[in-house]
Amino acid sequence: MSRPFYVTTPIYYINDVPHLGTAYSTIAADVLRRYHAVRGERTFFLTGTDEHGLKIERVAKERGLAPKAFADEMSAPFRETWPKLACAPDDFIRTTDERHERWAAELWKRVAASGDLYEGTYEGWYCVGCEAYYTEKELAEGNVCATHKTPAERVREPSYFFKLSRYQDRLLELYRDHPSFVAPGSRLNEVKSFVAGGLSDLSVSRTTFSWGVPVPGDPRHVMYVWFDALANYWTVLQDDPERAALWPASLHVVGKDILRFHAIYWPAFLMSAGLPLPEQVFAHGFLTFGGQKMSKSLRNTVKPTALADAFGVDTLRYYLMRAIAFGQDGDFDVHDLVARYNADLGNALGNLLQRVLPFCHRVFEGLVPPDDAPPEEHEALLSGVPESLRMAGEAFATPAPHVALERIWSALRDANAYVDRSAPWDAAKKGDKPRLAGIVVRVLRLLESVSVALWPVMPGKADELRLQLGLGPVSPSVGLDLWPSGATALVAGAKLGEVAALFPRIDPDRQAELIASLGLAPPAPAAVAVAAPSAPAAPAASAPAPGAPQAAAADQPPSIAYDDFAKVDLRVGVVVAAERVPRKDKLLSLRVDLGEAEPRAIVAGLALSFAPEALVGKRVLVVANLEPRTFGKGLVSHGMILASGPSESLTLATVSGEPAAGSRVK
Ligand code: ME8
Repeated sequence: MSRPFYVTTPIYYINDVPHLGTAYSTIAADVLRRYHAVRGERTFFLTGTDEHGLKIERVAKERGLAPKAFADEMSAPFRETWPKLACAPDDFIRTTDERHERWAAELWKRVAASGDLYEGTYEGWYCVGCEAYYTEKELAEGNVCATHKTPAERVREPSYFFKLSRYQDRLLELYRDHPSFVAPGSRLNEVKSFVAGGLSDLSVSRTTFSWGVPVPGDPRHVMYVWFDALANYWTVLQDDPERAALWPASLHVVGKDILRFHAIYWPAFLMSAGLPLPEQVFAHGFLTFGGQKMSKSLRNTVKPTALADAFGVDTLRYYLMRAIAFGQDGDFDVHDLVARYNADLGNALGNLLQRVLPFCHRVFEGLVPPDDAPPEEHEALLSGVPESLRMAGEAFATPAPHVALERIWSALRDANAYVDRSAPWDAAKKGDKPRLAGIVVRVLRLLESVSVALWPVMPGKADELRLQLGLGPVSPSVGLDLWPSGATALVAGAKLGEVAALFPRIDPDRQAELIASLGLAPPAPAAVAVAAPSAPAAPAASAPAPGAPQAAAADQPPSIAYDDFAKVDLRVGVVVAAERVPRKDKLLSLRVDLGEAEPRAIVAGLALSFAPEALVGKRVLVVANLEPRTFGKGLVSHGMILASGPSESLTLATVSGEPAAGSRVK
């Protein structure tokens, strides 16, 4: 039996309310937990709130409240919000819980017993916003914190230090022997080079304020808030021996801003305490909103529950998991959300059901018809479906939920193409019942499979879909793998449910109404018009040779010396993420793996020819040494992808076989 799947979110600071960013982490963790539950694994999903530290003490004071009263008031909205977003944590930990404080003290004692704590004086810089110590080198001019844009404070106080320096080699070994400890891989490189650069001992207690867990045996000190906070993942399990067996965690889902704490400090504390290490820390990217960083005011505007009320909670979950490649930054664009709702959910999924189910009611008395005369001629269109769904499962496990959804939609595209070609309406018109039955049964069974594969992301809509198929809700149970395997409950004679629109279309008027009701700004006027290259693939036309006729020069560029060609750094790239660029309908924003530490950001005029998801995983040829080119605010391309043809029907230049990302093309 496999180990249980124990997944966590960061525990959120209570100086803020739940916003789209924190909702993103929580939904992602919930999706992954649901996937593992569907696979029959025992699962445990934890979230909570981080309530100690100077930041909270100060905000409480500003509000004229005792810190605990403030914490009680501010923690509640988190606990109440997550179920409204269809997130179902098994426990909600607060760092002010007695159980947490008791076990955090125990963790401290274990670290102390290893001889890893010593008393000293900390003198240096501290950003209260980050609750983090910084060296002068890490701060901008005026000792300003890069994240909060406010000056860090100078601190000098007695403190306990944790001998982090002692763990440098063991941490490097960990990253070497278990490279999946930090994901995505580009983040592992960041962490490795930080640790390889040398680790200083870490101040782990504070004496100039008191809102924290008291240090065992020395109540003048409270624990550094990150020591206390990180401990939550372990403390929550300790009061119950059955739960204690869930340690180590399978996956800590965190934002990239707090990777250092999770990938360096946390494993070092655990090594010191003699405890097993979590299997993986996954750092996802940051959401921007309409291209802007989420400021405090925006965070309050874009309320995830209001979005869920307006568009449906499952639509919000789908959009966040599909439009933003997990592990990378992405933009939340409400217009794109509506476009995806209408196209992906309404047309590709909802409509598919509408294309077949009504026949069952009209022609087969609301029952699953027998399929003893299968319409073989178009079945090949469905032959890739089991493989698409298998790959969707693999992608959820990776974890790459955006890829999983792309695979599911690939199955839906195949099914729609199958319906187009097999034309069940013709069979119905001709009264050819066996043929009609053959077509609809195949599509209904595919939708049955899709309902399970989709359940982790859209539990409500997946169950609504099942209801129309006459099936009960997806109910995971330990030991029972529900992932689509070809088995079906839709046997001849089974009763189907009533037909209803799963995703009623949102027309432009309704869209404008919903967006206005959310108080979201209308789309910003298009930024500086920098035209996408009309044929992004084609190298810039060379100037015609003096005296040469214009047309001939365009068709037949002048010859160049080999040395000139050799200046072009052509590489094989693998597209790891692709998304549309809001308000630029020709452009796609891509991340392309060129074998470098980070995938390259490349903007290409491919959008009229390719759906972004169709490009993910493709090998492309990239001009890797072009000067960066700006396509508007914050949109910079660091390379060019080669393709041929008019912009509506481009063909990508590629290579045969599977050369490694970054391979030189000569
Ligand atoms: O850091 N996009 O809490 P926090 C995506 N208490 N995710 C975002 C985001 C955005 N724009 N903004 C926030 C803390 N997040 C500590 C954690 S854990 C032991 C202690 C998400 O309230 C993302 O997961 O500042 C980020 O890491 C987290 O919220 C920070 O939450």
